[in-house]
Amino acid sequence: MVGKLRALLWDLDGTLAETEEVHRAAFNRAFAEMGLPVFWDQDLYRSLLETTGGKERIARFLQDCQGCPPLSPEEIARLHRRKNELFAELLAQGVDLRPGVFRLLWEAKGAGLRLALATTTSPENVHVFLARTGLEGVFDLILAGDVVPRKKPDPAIYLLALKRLELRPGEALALEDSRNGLLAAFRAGLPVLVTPGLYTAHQGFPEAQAVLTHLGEPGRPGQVLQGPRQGQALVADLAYLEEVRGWWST
Ligand code: XBP
Ligand code: MG
Repeated sequence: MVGKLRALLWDLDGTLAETEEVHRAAFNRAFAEMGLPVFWDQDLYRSLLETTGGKERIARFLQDCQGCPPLSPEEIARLHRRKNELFAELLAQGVDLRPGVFRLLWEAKGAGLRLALATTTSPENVHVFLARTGLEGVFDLILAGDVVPRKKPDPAIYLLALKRLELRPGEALALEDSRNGLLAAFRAGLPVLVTPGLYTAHQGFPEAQAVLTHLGEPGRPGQVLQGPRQGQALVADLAYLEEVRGWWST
């Protein structure tokens, strides 16, 4: 065990992999199948991601959509279920983990740290994703979707993770890719390492203890944009994560 770090709490979409592009494609296919005159391009989707959760995102979009038919909560739920079926089909074509994710998960597991997944996405998407990426059975705890009444940036999912793991915030580190995720973890009192991705690189992360382009692999280091060793290129290993946690506690 390195220092006092006892668990890593991982976000899924954008952090483990760039799955938001797969979600976007699945939303668009579901809209087309249901005859809705809607297409979410990357720029629009970037702004729609401010609302976390697929059902919530559809409902928020429809509020401002000129020419869209009003949908009942039941119709939105049906559309969202279909979107998740399409997400599973698209994921079957393959998805890559972001650099350093697999390496760090196994380093942490080997060192006896507990691994939790704290994600806004639906549980069925989590299980398909873990099966496709060979990560089934890796996480000790999986918290997903409507397991909490309010999604990120509300801290509920991280508070529940800490409760289930019986840990204090300083004994864990959250890994996130977005401002909503960062705020959820920060509001739960956790130190946070952010690896911004395709849809979040434009965001600011002032509450994060560290911001890296990605976690890095030997021969392909990540760049530290903020936090300990700012400006350096490195492979984020457990010793570095402990340094990040140390910054939080000082
Ligand atoms: C992820 C999300 C999710 C996905 C869609 O946020 O916001 O809503 O976009 O998932 P985070 P569902 O990475 O912060 O957890 O359609 O299954 O809700
Ligand atoms: Mg995310």
